[in-house]
Amino acid sequence: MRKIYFAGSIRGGREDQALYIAIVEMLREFGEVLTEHVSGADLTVAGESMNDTDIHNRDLHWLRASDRVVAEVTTPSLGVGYEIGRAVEWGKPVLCLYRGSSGRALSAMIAGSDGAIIKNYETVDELSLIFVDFFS
Ligand code: 6IA
Repeated sequence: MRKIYFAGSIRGGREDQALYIAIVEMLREFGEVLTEHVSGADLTVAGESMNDTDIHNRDLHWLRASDRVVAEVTTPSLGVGYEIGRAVEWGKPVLCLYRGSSGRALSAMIAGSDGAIIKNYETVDELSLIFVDFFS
């Protein structure tokens, strides 16, 4: 089964968390989502019980093992940006989902990377086609 690494902001801000739940739900149709906890309601800025080194090492291990990476990049996050950078370096197919209506310009380091596919969208309904295309 295809392994999908989903990346979304945690300490960068949890305002899109409900959206992450919907995205992870949709991604399950395309494979095993290794990072479901990123969408978890119980994961607050107060955090998981693991320490940062363990979180970093576990997540990079999962990222390395993944076949595809999907990142929601509307809420800027150092961790998500870092994961995208490593995934691009490792030659993984990376899809970045961005809502232009946020009024925030996407970092040039993501928008300008030819290793990542950037898709603008506004509602989850638009994601089905984007996913079918990315996973085909
Ligand atoms: O910089 P950020 O925290 O926004 O980075 C978010 C990204 O880094 C996500 O895509 C995750 O894959 C990864 N990440 C960062 N923190 C965690 C975490 N607990 N658990 C799992 N993945 C993480 C952090 C808890 C913390 C709030 C105490």
